Amino acid sequence: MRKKSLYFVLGLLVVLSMTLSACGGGAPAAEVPAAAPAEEMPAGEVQPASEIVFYNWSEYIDSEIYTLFEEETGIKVVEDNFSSNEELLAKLQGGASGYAVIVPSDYTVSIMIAEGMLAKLNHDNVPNLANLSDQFKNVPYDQGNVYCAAYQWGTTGLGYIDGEVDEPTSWAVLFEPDPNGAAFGRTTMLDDVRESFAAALAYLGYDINTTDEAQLEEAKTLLIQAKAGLAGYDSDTYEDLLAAGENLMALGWNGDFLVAQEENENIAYSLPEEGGVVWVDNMCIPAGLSPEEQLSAEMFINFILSPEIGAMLSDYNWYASPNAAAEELLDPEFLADTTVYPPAEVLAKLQYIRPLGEAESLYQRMWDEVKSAQ
Ligand code: SPD
Repeated sequence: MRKKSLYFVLGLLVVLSMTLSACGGGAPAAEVPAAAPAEEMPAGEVQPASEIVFYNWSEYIDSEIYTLFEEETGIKVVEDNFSSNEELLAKLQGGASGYAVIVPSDYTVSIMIAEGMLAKLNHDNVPNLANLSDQFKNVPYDQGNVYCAAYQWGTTGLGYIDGEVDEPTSWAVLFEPDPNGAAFGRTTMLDDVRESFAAALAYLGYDINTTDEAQLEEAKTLLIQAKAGLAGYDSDTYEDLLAAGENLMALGWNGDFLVAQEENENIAYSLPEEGGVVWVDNMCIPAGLSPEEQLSAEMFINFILSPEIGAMLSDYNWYASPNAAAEELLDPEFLADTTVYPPAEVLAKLQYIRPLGEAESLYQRMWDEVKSAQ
């Protein structure tokens, strides 16, 4: 793992500003219209909405991207955040409106498509879909990018403070907590039902997508056992708490730990040998937007998918890019970093979380029991 190369970041911004001024932005070969004053609008043609709300995970985009998008299109982006797929889903199922672009993970995209919660993308407005790597053009939960475009992908593992705790090579460090260990009481787990059960199920040697109630009971028992060693559940600030030296270990997402290395170079990341989760987050548009909002949402997705903005995103987030054209602009050292891009033998031990239908409520009930256990 390394720290970001400032030289590279500056170089990328120079390339970006040259590209934006030379060819009108990260956008498209087939240009989509910028938001225009009403008096300039051709009658009958859909014009983009002047403001959209982007509902995203926290600290998952460089706000400079909003500035560049607004300069390019005249559209202002306002950000709101969620902490888990379940929170995002519940919010939209509960009737929340006003979000133009949302960022669900793989299995949540499946659920939202099945429930009719997503709008189809008009590919004419998103020509930069062509920049995605082939594997992200045909993800199993949305073959052919009918509804969504991949945003970033990554893994779930353990961040820790090297030198204060040994590298955690097994999930045992969470589920068999050592009261005499340095990390006891200074460890956090994601406040995330499927991620937390996946870690416990992987430790038990079970499928992380099991619907077997007896196996889930065993996982629940382990999750309750883990609580003795936890400082708490946290999906938003766990990396900051490591960087500040308050905690020594956390279950979390690889890029978040890599970004936190900027603050504390002793932060390291480990994928336990029993395996775990690989995931893809995606940009999607909720069903029911006005044509104007839908167009602005598609323009924003298209902008993110441009090579320069895609590279800027990964350079800021330290997550792997699904965008082949963006990868051409990324530092070769970043592309060779096995914490960002795990080698095939490590990926082979990881699984995607899958949608489980009725069994989702079983997980949620058991998770509630874990959270309320003393
Ligand atoms: N700080 C942003 C982290 C986003 C991680 N999304 C991962 C979801 C995996 N279930």
